[in-house]
Parts: sequence; structure tokens; C-alpha cells
Amino acid sequence: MTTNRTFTMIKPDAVANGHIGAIINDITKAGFKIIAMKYTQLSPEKAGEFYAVHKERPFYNDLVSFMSSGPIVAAILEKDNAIEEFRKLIGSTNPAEAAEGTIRQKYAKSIDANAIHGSDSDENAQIEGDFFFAADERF
Ligand code: DGI
Repeated sequence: MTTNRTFTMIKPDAVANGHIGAIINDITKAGFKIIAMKYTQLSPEKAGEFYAVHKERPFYNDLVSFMSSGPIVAAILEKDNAIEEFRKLIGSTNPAEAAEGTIRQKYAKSIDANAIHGSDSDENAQIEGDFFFAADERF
């Protein structure tokens, strides 16, 4: 089932570098509606749980410590074809390979501190949104 929703996090590097406002502006200008939004910080345990699918990857420990290193902005977004459209808006995982004008090209410095997360499937968008938001926090 396609839900037309995706889940995102503005990561600690982009928050620390003062890009929250610019990134939310890019997201809404691209036609995404904000369904839920939260400014919070992940504990190392929570970050480990969120990225459990990457447990066996060599960068897992670095990823978990980076994602728990400072506050993030988590959000559920809605648009037709949300998953694909949002991945297009944020660009490649490695900002050096991200297309001109994408969020990662503009605001990310490295593959590990790459400014923003976007779900890669409807199923993961559902799981990730549920990780952060209760039913009464969605509008
Ligand atoms: O869906 P993406 O965020 O674009 O990429 P992913 O699901 O393959 O990886 C999740 C995050 O893990 C990614 O945003 C940054 C980090 N990551 C991915 N590949 C590498 C990496 N971090 C390091 N240090 N090295 C990598 O090769």
C-alpha cells in the first residue's frame, strides 16, 4: 500500500550549523505538507534502535554516536509519491555525489554527517514515523 507519506530527520550536523529553517523552507516549497514535527534528541540507545537495520555495517557505531550527538528535527511529511519525491529532494547519501540544488548538496558536509534522513520505503516510513509520533501528535 502506498501511503503518500514519508518520515524525515534533520540531523545533528544541519541543526548545529543553523540550517533548520532553510531545510524546512525547501521541504514545504517542494510541496510537502507537515503532518507531525518534533525537536528532540535521541539517546544512544534510541539511535541504535532506529538504525538497527545497519547493525552489521562497519559505520554503525559512528552513525549511532553521531545521531545521538545533538538535537534533531523529526517529521512526518505528506505528498503524492512521497518516498521517491523526498529522496529526490534530499539527494544522494554521499553529498559529494548529490545533485545540484538538493538538500544534501547544499547543507551536508560528509557521508556520515549528511544533514537529513528520508525513509526508503512506505513500510519504513510507517515504522519510523511510529517510532517518534503518537496518533494525537499527527495533524
Ligand atoms: O538512506 P540513506 O540515508 O541515504 O542511506 P543509508 O540508509 O544507506 O545509510 C543510512 C545512514 O548511514 C546515511 O544517511 C549515513 C550513514 N552512512 C551510509 N553509508 C555510510 C554511512 N556512514 C559512513 N560513515 N560511511 C558510509 O559508507
